[in-house]
Amino acid sequence: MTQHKIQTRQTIVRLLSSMASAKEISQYLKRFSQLDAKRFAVVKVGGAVLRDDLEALTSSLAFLQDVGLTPIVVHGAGPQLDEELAAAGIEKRTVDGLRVTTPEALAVVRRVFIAQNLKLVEALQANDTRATSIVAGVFEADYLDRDIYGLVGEVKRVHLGPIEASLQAGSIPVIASLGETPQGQILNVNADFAANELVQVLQPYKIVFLTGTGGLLDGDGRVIDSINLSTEYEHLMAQPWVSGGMRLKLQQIKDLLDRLPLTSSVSITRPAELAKELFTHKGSGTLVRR
Ligand code: X2W
Repeated sequence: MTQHKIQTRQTIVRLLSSMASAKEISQYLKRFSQLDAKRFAVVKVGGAVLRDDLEALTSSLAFLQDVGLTPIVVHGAGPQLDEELAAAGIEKRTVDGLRVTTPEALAVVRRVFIAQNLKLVEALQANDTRATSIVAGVFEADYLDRDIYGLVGEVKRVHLGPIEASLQAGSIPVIASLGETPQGQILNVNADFAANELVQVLQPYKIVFLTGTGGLLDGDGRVIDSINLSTEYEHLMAQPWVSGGMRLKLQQIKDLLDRLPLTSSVSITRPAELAKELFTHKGSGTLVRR
């Protein structure tokens, strides 16, 4: 391991021990280690994180592998798609936050997703971390509404084979949110939707969304510690500052939690605070329950 990598991991350990007692950290570690590998954690990584925070993401995931844990990573590529589609002269159009995807756009979408997937896998491998690139074979999809969205998919079935093979090898599965129909047509799937479907099938102990903002933000741009949907959802959705992306995210999290056991929760945090979220009582970012 290079000096730099050793230092990054030592920093995470130091950070953790300054925030929680060794007893607290080892309690979590023990609990996670006893779980079936499939049930530890699904971590959704937004495209903005791959662009702006790759180093913190890589060392946080590497640290988990060092302590014997294997998270399942699903990633998006939203900002990279915006950029590459614009460069290709394809105009952006979204309906309800979803990208209308023409055949011409799909070619770019595939290329960008694969490039972003490899970027993360290669960064992990360069950090002495085993990771497996999975860009097909997991999300069986159907057209969401071809007339409105074009080549956009909604997940109908999740095939766990590629994920299980990766976990068995102790390698972090890194999954792009591309879908395909049983006829082999590739479709663009929103990465939050894809992560939600995977979570529903696996029912993991931890569900973490890593974002650039490090949580859901209040009207003053501060991270909200926790949200209890059963008492706060209507109130939050009525706030003028809950708009666009945050509105969609809250709705999606509510949809997801409605389909999971009552004890489930979703954490939204930043890559550098992933270990804090997993191993301390206090956690990090925003915790959403219902
Ligand atoms: C998304 C897929 C990428 C994504 C898109 O084309 O932007 C649809 O909208 P983030 O970075 O996680 O937002 N797909 C259908 O979800 O990436």
